[in-house]
Amino acid sequence: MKKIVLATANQHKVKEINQILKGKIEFIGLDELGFDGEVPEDQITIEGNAHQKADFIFQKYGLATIAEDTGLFVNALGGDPGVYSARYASKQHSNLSNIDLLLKKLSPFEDRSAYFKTVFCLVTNNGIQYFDGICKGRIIKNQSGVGGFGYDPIFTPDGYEITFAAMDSLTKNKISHRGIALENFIKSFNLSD
Ligand code: ITT
Repeated sequence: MKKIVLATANQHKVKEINQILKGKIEFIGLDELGFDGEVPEDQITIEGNAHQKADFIFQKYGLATIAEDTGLFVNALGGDPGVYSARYASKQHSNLSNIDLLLKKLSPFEDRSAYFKTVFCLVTNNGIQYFDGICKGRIIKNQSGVGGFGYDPIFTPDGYEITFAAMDSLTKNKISHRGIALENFIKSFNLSD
């Protein structure tokens, strides 16, 4: 089985990605590599951040590395928080304060449409590849649901009446930005069942 380093410090992402890949690829976490430092992430696009994270670990260890970056793009806010989704309210990456700030900024607007976008970047000796996925939906006014992570309690995907946080993880994975991006990755490596 192929082994690829997964450059993320976010354990929720690791769990979701492993659920979607169902053992088709073996991912090595940063902890298994013995890396416990900070991976730089200071680019102005999610593509740039995904590449920066994957390339940083690839340059350090010489192993095929994949990293992802995700943003929530809210149309009425000109695409904010976008690439700054993790540190929207503060550098502390607090999900609750990010949600509070977003709901406050969006309160004057009728248009609550938004989308999540995920970009995976794979860096190997053969070069760089990108895989992306988008999930459109809307921001609801009050948090609902206890599953998922990040902005999931306020995001209802198109075609559904419940938020990502109120869905079971299999349903979220099937339609989510991250699920779609990983599906593109799986297809490109002929890993489909
Ligand atoms: P890395 O180590 O991979 O960088 P991170 O938590 O910093 O992990 P991102 O920069 O990609 O991850 O996260 C951007 C923000 O978007 C952050 O606040 C996440 O909680 C949120 N987010 C990412 N994926 C999400 C999802 O599927 N549902 C809801 N929120 C999500």
